[in-house]
Amino acid sequence: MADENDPATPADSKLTRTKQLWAQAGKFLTGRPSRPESDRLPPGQHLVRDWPVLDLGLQPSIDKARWQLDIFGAVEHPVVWDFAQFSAQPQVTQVCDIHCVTTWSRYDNHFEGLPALALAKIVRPKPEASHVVLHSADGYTTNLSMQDFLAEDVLIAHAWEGKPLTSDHGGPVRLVVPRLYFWKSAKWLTRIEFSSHDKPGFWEVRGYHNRGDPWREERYSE
Ligand SMILES: Nc1nc2c(c(=O)[nH]1)N[C@H]1C(S)=C(S)[C@@H](COP(=O)(O)O)O[C@H]1N2
Ligand SMILES: [Mo]
Repeated sequence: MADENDPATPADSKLTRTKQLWAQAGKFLTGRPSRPESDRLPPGQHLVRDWPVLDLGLQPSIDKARWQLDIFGAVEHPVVWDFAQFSAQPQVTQVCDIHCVTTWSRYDNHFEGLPALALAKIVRPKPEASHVVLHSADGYTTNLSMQDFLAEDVLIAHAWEGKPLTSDHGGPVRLVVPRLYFWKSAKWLTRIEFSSHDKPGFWEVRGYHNRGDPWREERYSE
């Protein structure tokens, strides 16, 4: 597995370098005010009908029979689930919009999975747990505050539109964080780390905003 903490890995691909340059240049910033109450589409975004695939240039192929989800760190009750154990946890289906920092948005996605809130009830974060780091099989990481992770619409998802999540979209299991730009929604999820401090992830150390709220157009760090 790639060394996820080294900014030079896992993929020094052309796409990665281009996106880093966009972050440096502030590409796609419109400066327009956002009005989430009345506007469904966040500022600077355009609607797409298909579902684009974005990754670091490598898509790990994960055998569902061998996949495990390791939930560890600042929790009272760490667990390691295989797919059957994960599937036996409380499941919900919900509809949400997704907004990618590269300016596409897609409405009305039906995802099925375990709500992060339900997961937290099982593993019980310790009082000092303030952040969550998502770790993926391709070496990708991304960070969330506990508050953003525990929003009621955050899902650890295994199905989309009633079908198992395909590998290109992060199957067997990915995170879905509808209220933040889609880079926070880690694909090929394998480990969830609860932490007493913030640990910026792959894009966050490459110029992307630490939080990534589309309604505030938090695309890049200053
Ligand atoms: N493991 C992993 N998760 C990831 C990424 C990645 O490269 N690796 N890319 C992120 C980005 S930038 C986006 S926009 C979405 C894309 O998800 P999609 O390919 O299903 O549209 O996944 C996010 N999660
Ligand atoms: Mo993205």
